[in-house]
Amino acid sequence: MKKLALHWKIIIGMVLGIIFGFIMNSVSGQQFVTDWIAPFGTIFINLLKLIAVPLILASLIKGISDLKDISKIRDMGLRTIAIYVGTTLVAIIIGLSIVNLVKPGTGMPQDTIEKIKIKYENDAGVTDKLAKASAQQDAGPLQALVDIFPSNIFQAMGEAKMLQIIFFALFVGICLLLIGEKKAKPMIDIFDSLNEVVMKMVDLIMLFAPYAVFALMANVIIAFDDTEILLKLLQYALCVVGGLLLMIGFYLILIKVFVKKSPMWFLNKISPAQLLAFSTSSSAATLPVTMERVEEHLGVDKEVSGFVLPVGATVNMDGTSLYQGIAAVFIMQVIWPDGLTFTNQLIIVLTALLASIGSAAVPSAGMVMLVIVLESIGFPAELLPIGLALIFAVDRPLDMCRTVVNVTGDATVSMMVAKSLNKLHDDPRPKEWDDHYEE
Ligand code: DAS
Repeated sequence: MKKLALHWKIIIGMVLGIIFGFIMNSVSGQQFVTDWIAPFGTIFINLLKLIAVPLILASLIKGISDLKDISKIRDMGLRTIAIYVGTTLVAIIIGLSIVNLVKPGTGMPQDTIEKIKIKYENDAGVTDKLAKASAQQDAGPLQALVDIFPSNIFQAMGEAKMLQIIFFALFVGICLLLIGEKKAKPMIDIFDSLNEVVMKMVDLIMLFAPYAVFALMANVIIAFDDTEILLKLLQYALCVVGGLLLMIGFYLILIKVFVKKSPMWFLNKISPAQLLAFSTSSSAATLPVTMERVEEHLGVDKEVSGFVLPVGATVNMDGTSLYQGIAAVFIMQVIWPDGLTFTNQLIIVLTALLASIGSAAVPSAGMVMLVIVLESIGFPAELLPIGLALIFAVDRPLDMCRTVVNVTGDATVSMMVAKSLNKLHDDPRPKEWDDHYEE
């Protein structure tokens, strides 16, 4: 057991957690899981979020100051954004193609719609997302741009406002370049060792991962209480999962063709991050592990990963945008077939791209942004609660799956950018703690 690779330990924890969850469901032990098991999953996610902010600060400031040349920042930034937009557009087009081909929402029985409406239309999970979406809508068209610039970096860190932290780190890194190496060295050394410390914290937290994943999965399983409706939404859910698997296949082609690495080698190395993305449904919580895997096992230089991954975790959510394409059309197929015009689907491509940039990297963020996508095509406001209710019952497992794709996409793009800048090391030095796990 000791020599077992990390991802196998996590998978075992995941499977046992799922089995335990179903056992607790069968003996009405849900409250026991909530009171005595779930908190260990929450502790694990808290620890990962605790180190995400210092990690972004340290890796970005260190990465930018290592570039030595400001023009390289522009070069890396443009390549990163271009590839991110490209992969997101591919994701949305895959999603729209599948949902228009399979038509999972066409012909849904009226009694099923009524059952879902009664059960979920006024559920707090639905009304909460509508409220969050309208709060975002009330803001002005440039609010998203304004929100990038913090007025107080400590408040931004306290509220984990990723884009504001990234802006601040970029600003500090660029200014460190401008003041010259001699004056910058003390600060760069501090962030250098902070980066090492945080990476060591990741290693130690990950030793807890298999047990935490057990708790997280048990907690997900006890939330399933309506298998009848889940089965009615199975075709829709399979469209999303099918699209996400196609997107993973697209990434593996990019790894093979552009990075010239074995796709199976890539999957083996990134799998612990994917498993945590699945268990936590949060790219932000998974970010420290994604960075550790990309730097220490996939060989991407810190200068690249320190920029590409924090930006990606925030603005590149290919899984989410694919899901939004499918969910928006599925909802229209069920309750607003008149909206299914080609123009509206083109608008969905654009707004799903923008929405995935605006989505926070936290559980169910994609569902909040789905409201923005639907409103962009004039979806009747009075039908929004039913629309969200239609997909609410299966949103959590689909959120887990799309977060895996979000994280895998970020790792893929970081390797492509590193390869294009000749910053991909062929033999990353696994750390001494790897002795515990055969890679
Ligand atoms: N859970 C989000 C993430 O962390 C994705 C989503 O909600 O669509 O990436």
